[in-house]
Amino acid sequence: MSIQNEYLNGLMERVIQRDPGELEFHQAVREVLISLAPVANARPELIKEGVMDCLVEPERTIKFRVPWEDDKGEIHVNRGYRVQFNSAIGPYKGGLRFHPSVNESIIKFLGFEQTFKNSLTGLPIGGGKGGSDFDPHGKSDAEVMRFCQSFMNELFKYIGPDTDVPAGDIGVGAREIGYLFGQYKRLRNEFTGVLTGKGLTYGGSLARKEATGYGLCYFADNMLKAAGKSFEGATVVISGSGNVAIYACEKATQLGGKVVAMSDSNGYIYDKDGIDLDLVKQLKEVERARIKVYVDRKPGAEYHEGCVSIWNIPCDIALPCATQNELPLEGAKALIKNGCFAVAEGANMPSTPDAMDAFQEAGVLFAPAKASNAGGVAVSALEMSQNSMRFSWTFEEVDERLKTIMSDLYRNASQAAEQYGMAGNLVAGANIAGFLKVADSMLAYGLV
Ligand code: NDP
Ligand code: 2IT
Repeated sequence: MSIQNEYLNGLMERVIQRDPGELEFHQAVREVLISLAPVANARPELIKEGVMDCLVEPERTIKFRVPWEDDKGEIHVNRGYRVQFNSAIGPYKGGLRFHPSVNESIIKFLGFEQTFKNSLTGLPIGGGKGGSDFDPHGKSDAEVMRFCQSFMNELFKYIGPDTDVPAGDIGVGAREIGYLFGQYKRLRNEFTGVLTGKGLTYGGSLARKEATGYGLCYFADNMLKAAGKSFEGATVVISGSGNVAIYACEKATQLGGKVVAMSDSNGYIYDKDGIDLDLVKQLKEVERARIKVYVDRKPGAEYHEGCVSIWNIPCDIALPCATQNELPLEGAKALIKNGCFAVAEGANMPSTPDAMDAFQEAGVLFAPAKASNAGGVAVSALEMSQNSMRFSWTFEEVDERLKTIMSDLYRNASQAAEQYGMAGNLVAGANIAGFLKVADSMLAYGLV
């Protein structure tokens, strides 16, 4: 697909020329500019006033050295990042990712997408993302602690409860957030909601752990119901077995679906009887084991090396919940061939652009990440509210708010798509609805 606006086409070229190696960032920007072309055509002031040019350039990028000592006394040096992308509608907000693949392009694409996603939640949060090429796999708790403390020794200068509020993402869960928050508190001598995803004993919100996976299924449920379908009796395939995948599996099962496969970066498990989620939680949340251990403890289940062939398993609903570009065209073709009728993205940008096109051409219901995985950051914003009030809501109260946020979000994205002549296209609808609130705020501030 091409960008149907001459100026935005040129802008895309400039984005590529400015940072030629940042392929993930180009991919994310191109998808958004394709969706925004009809808006820019209808509202030329957005180009004239510089909104579009500012939109694709982070307000600030922080890049730093993170030295740390392993248990043997050897020194390692990793790279840390925080991209503060857009603060038009609130403090920068977005996760931290610790994974060896992390580089500036990946953090920029995530920060860019976060800006639209956060706007879609309807809550006052801007977009940011950070992380490091540090790999927590196989490290001791003490090593992870020293790394997190060193990371925060630099990051604390740039964040704050009204400035920038990080959270978790791949490789950053409750343990890492605990070490990061502890170090921030030591350095600043203050106890504020500067991070979300905190433990429940020190300011975390009930239902934050579940929020992304649950929110994904709430969004998918809205999309399915509008098409006269549901999770009830559906076979579901979920990639990943981390925070998002586990709670997507829990909610999809509660809504009547049968999840038959999950994965990690080495391979996937297939359990025709339905995934035993207690076992997955024990392996992943307690033992930090590989997913293949599942088959040692669950007779009859199969393990297959490699990730991409998980999409060859026949299913009705696919929920990619691992990482970017994990669902390529060949995976999309296999899903379509096997009669899959809905795909809802739990990970950020998991489908490649050609896979997304294939789903839409085949009439598969498609929920794009910015909309369907927004439940996590939405509950993060609710955690910020509770921290500011020095009060906490019950699990049920937070879960109810999450449900409302996800159904409002579905409605807004569908209506925006319809308004711009692309009914049913939630990719365009989410990009447009997320953009408009940010753009109107940027226009109100004038060029600074
Ligand atoms: P976790 O670290 O808890 O889990 C990540 C899962 O994805 C693991 O099973 C991991 O396997 C797998 N994975 C990671 N990288 C790769 C890779 N390169 N190839 C194949 N598999 C991979 O992270 P989350 O569950 O938090 O995040 C999953 C996705 O959801 C990410 O895209 C994240 O950006 C997105 N997301 C997360 C939110 C949150 O609240 N946590 C909110 C919204 C989106 P392994 O252990 O082998 O690495
Ligand atoms: O991609 C995401 O939305 C997240 N990793 C969650 C961000 C947050 O601030 O809760």
